[in-house]
Amino acid sequence: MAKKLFYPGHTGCAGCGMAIIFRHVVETLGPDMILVNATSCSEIISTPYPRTCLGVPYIHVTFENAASVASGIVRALKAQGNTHTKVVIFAGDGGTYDIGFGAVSGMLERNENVLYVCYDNEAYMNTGNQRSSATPKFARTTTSPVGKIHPGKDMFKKPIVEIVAAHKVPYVASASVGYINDLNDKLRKAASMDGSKFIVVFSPCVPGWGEDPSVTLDVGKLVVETGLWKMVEIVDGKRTLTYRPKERKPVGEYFRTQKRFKHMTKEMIGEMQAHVDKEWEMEG
Ligand SMILES: Cc1ncc(C[n+]2csc(CCOP(=O)(O)OP(=O)(O)O)c2C)c(N)n1
Ligand SMILES: [Mg+2]
Repeated sequence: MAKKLFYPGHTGCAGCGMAIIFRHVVETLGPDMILVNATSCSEIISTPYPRTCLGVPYIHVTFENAASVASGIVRALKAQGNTHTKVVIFAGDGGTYDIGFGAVSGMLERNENVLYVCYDNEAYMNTGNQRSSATPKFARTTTSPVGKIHPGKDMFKKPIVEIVAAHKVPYVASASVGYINDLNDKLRKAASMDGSKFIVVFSPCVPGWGEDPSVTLDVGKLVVETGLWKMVEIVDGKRTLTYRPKERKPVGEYFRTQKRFKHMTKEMIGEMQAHVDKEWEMEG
């Protein structure tokens, strides 16, 4: 990483996955950047007015329009003849998979010269843990409660990597806080390319997931080792797995680390194992 651009004293929870990712995004890509930050935990913890933990130019935008604002900044820099400053978005899954998705899709369709980083903590966390389309099946949130009728969330997670890749942008990748060197490699590679780049990063949330603050990095590894989170890269349409677990661990090991999955029965775990096994059949 380059020089210090993300300072101590932010208000993130102990063990927050996003704060680790945020620091690496800013310090790996900065300082010649303009950071566009959608409303989310990342904005709340980094910029409680009048303080900030960020050492780069920053604009906080509404939940739904980060991709539109970033597009405007790209145009303004172009009008100024500035060909070096990177425009980087940092946004949550709610702002990306759901509410800001129209703007994201428009940005990708125009192939704007923006690097979009989505940290995926699998729910709307800063408003108290409501489910998003990134929430995995069976996870308990306040709006996918566990009861007699519903076993937590009923649906699978939205396949955002494939959806973004369908826009045929130059670079799409997934990463995890558990593999930080891989994330930094992907950030550097994406930043060296023109056009729209998109990286989604697995980001454990201590209070929302009911995990111990000490296990964030372990959970970020386990989700990959069980095969629940694939680490991929799609460069100019060519897809590669950037990490393949030697032997996939049983998914139950991952579910056991978090209270949001505490209610899962053997059958539910079996269903998820079958789902993951099927997902991996295509990898050969
Ligand atoms: C249109 C709109 N709806 C709802 C809100 C309230 N709101 C602010 S942040 C947020 C959740 C953000 O979720 P996500 O993008 O996943 O980031 P996280 O909080 O999980 O870090 C919500 C619902 C809002 N600001 N604007
Ligand atoms: Mg979220």
